[in-house]
Amino acid sequence: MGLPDIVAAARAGDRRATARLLTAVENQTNGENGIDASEVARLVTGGDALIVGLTGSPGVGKSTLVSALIAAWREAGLRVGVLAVDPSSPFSGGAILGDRVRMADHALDDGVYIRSVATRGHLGGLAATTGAGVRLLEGLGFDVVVVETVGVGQAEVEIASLADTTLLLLAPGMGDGIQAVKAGVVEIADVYVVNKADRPGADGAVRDLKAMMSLVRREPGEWRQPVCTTVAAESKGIDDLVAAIGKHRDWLAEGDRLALKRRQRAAAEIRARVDAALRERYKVPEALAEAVADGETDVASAARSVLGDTGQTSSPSHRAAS
Ligand SMILES: Nc1nc2c(ncn2[C@@H]2O[C@H](COP(=O)(O)OP(=O)(O)OP(=O)(O)O)[C@@H](O)[C@H]2O)c(=O)[nH]1
Ligand SMILES: [Mg+2]
Repeated sequence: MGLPDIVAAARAGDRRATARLLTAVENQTNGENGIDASEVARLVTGGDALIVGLTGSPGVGKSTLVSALIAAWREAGLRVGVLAVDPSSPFSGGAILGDRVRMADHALDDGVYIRSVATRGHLGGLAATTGAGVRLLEGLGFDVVVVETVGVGQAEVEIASLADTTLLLLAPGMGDGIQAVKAGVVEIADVYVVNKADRPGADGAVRDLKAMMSLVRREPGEWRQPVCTTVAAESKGIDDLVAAIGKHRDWLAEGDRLALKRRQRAAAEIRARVDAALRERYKVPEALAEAVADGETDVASAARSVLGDTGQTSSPSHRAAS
């Protein structure tokens, strides 16, 4: 099978074909396994997917919620692709065991594609690997692409840079609200979801979130993050959440907000690749690190020597740019 055949099969819903293409773009293959990643990127372009980022603490119910959302979107006739990102694992390709069980409902549906993505050790990290995957699924004709990631460290900020609409999932009794505020995650979310509303404390969590948001000043026309309540395990509150996501999309579609978002997303992806390429090109020699540690030279001089810049030849404009 040539590449155009694989692409055609993937567009028609062939899971194995989709998996092969994803592996190629995630690993930036250069013709290994018969697939060249940049050729895939040239062949599979365009599309107009709704890209939803979903983040939250471990165990808050992200995968359960995604499964419920898939059912709602499928009901509306939409094709759904899911990338479950595990920022800590170097393994990829299969689904994480728990997710496989939870998403088993959709395993036989050709309109759904679910995959876990490992980003550790990949060139360019999460943004480059996941960005390439999102772009591919969108180009293959998926109407909705969901990126699920555990809310740790930098991961959720990077996810938000790739998504049109970012959902922050919280659960009562996890101290999540306060943690989210501390971590600054609150600022990147477009829609808050208090899941496990069947548990005590859900009303309090919703109240706290709303109170917190009433303190944020907004210009007229600016997006006001809604707070949705769900019981993902029982598919409750899903319609309201789908509606809230749709509202945010409509808001984005006004003026040039969506176009701007897409440009920012492209910039984030390019930046990730450039950063990775620079790290590859400018390796820090062991001996140089030793020299700095031993006080034989200073950090700034060492950095200049890695960059091949002795400091004597640099022009004023060069200095101003750095
Ligand atoms: N009571 C209750 N339990 C829920 C609800 N939603 C999910 N759960 C349970 O919470 C547990 C964790 O759910 P997951 O969907 O795996 O959570 P996750 O956020 O994807 O977890 P990680 O991928 O490990 O970060 C499971 O046992 C679910 O059955 C809910 O609305 N109410
Ligand atoms: Mg999960």
